[in-house]
Amino acid sequence: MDVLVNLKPMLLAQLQSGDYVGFTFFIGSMAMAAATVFFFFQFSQVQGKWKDSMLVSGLITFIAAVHYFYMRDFWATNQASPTEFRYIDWILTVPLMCVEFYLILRAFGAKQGLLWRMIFYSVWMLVTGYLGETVFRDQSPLWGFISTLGYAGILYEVWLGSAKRLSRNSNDPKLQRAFSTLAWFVLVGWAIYPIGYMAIPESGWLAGVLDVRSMDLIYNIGDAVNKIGFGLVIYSLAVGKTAEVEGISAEAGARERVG
Ligand SMILES: *C/C=C(C)/C=C/C=C(C)/C=C/C1=C(C)CCCC1(C)C
Repeated sequence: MDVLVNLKPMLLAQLQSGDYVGFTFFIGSMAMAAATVFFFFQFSQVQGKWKDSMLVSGLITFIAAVHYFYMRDFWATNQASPTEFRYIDWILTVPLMCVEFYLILRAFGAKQGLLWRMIFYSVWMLVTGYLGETVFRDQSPLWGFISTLGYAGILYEVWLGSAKRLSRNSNDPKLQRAFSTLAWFVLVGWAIYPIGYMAIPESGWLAGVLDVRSMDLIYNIGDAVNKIGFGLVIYSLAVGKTAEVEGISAEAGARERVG
């Protein structure tokens, strides 16, 4: 019986009025779950190689959904940042977002080297960011800077480097439009995270301006915008390209029947 009483706070997340961070953990978990259902259902609507992209979109929100269920309980129980769950989620989902770039560019000659570089940059960014939030919290600005080098590597690939070049040379307006939207997500949507990081108490650059809770609030908003937004861009590209291919084969079929 005692065991059950002790378990109760773990099984039943508490949500107090005014706990805005707690609200965003709940909304985030449901939004990620709903997005996952959507992406997996749309899987059958797209053709061939676009199925891979839809699958990865669904996996990203699925992995996030599972972690959000843990994080919201952790927050509700402890009123503290679920840093470990957060970074485990990111270290799985951010490389998968790099995979999305690779998948859409593969038909236009993307090499695996591009994929591995982007994965390396994101792992660098997240491992050093984690160290700055935990082990070396007193020196969070230094670790934030080291982490930003990884972020800069990703930005370079997407805005100036080979990913950008492949998109430019593709001569495919649909691909180019989707690629550029994703690039803006990385530049603006991802820049939200370092702002949250600066709220780290004492050592953070914005510690005096933002209180600790703003960190999780900012991360939660960033995750919803970026993970679901990214998936929707991929979805609309996949649907657009599928319609294009089906249009062409329908035309060819009609021509055959006439001729
Ligand atoms: C779905 C999760 C995503 C897209 C997470 C992205 C996270 C970042 C872009 C984090 C970046 C950071 C820096 C650039 C410096 C400070 C430490 C981080 C890890 C917050």
